[in-house]
Amino acid sequence: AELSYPDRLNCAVELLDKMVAGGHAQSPAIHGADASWTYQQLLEKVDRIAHVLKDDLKLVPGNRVLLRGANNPMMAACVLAVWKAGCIAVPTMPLLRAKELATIIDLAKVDAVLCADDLKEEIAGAMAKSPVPAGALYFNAAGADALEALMAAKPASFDAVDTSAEDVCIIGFTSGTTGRPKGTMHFHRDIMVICDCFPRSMLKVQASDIFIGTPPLAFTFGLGGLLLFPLRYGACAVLLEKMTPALLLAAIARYRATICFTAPTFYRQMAPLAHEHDLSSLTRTVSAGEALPLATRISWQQATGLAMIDGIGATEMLHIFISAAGDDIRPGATGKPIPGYQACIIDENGEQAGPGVTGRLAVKGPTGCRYLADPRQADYVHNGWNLTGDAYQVDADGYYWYQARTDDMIISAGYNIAGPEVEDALLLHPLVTECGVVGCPDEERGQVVLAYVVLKAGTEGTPELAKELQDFVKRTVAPYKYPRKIEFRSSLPRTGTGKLQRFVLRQEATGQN
Ligand code: 3UK
Repeated sequence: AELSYPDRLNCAVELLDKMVAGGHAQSPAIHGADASWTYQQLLEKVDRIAHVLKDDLKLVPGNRVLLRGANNPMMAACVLAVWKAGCIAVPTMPLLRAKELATIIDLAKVDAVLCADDLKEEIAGAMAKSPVPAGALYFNAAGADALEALMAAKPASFDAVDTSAEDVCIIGFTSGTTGRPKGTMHFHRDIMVICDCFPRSMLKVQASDIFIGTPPLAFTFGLGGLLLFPLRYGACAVLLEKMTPALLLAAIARYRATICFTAPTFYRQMAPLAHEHDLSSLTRTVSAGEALPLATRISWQQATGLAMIDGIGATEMLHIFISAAGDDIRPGATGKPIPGYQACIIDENGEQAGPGVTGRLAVKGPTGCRYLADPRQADYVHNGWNLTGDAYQVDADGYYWYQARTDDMIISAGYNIAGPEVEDALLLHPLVTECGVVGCPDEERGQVVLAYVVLKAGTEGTPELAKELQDFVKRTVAPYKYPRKIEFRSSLPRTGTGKLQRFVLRQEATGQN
């Protein structure tokens, strides 16, 4: 990967103006539920919004703009307009409440807010607590004070602010499950880097590609996969607000999508419904956000004929850094560092570990962690290596095998047990649809393995079935790893980014004892 960029660089110009000038003006850029825009039309919206930021909100380069909206074309245009005006985007997850938004306003020193009209309520509550100097504008709205009304009065073209490649353009907040949220800063150049790494080497994106998926634009997985990557290659993005597994399948068929981005739990639920839809357009499917269980990879491949492209990414790294595609896929492994990145495993003495040893994953490359004024920077970055908080093994061929989050390793009677490995085994059972495995405090063993299990619809969770699942795990992995306790649930707690909230399960497990 040749990742060199000019010193003066505005990523919105690279992703939009240059594509329009380079022959993509009339190509489709974004399909939303109510609107479809070509590159030219998107550019015009972006430029009008940039004028509003400058003239009406009186923003200057370096100001921070909180963004809030579901996945839709206007939300995408707002992100690009913030960059074009030389400002810093602070995207927020749609599900966040006033209290969480107020924390973000304070931490990121937010100067202005652009918010979708349907998400007004919580941001208004947040701004009452934590004032925002330039105030808020609302989009996807009618009325004289809506962003759209202000845009209509502006010129259709805006001279982009001449930013440095190393100016911060985004503060991404981690979907962290515990503790104070952490803002991660990334530069204009970092945006170009992620566009030129994973999608080029793993997806081989063409201008004819149509991207679709679920991750919010407020999550860097979605921002890259559903906006930045398509624009970089003159391709097109489908942005839909309301997604369920059935709706995503129907949308893939309707838009003839070629590349899908979502999390393992979605693929798991889509696989049994896949035969009801024409998915013949689909050629690449990407899974990230949490570990891809082998059973999910297999059921997806059996249902669609597609080999899943797994990839581990992190908000701190901006996007995916270990992955594999095509003939390089090794089922069960995440893959190898993608071109441009290096990885290694650090053992408990802080030394580089050889094949087959579980240790902490360390990665290094053209993007990396820059926390916004947070002492946890020193925990994440050691000598230029980023420690992601994941326990991994590397094999003799250089493939990386996920074990667990470092804090999710279960220690039972002296054995180290990775919860996700037990989950993988349970998911191979035909009656299990979802599961979460955590350590439950135990006087004798320190911890015992506890599995929360969601069964196929119509199946009853009996003690006999619990016994059968235990025996099944004992036959599938080393017997000492079997869940000594099993609890049946109708659903499991998940974050807005599709991650299982193991800490919630652990709290429940602790409460029980
Ligand atoms: C976990 C995975 C195993 C892992 C993300 C793609 O998830 C993203 O960012 P977050 O900051 O979380 C990072 C953590 O999530 N994880 C993500 N992908 C995988 N574990 N296999 C995977 N394939 O614990 C990591 O440290 O929310 C993913 C692109 C951009 C992202 N921000």
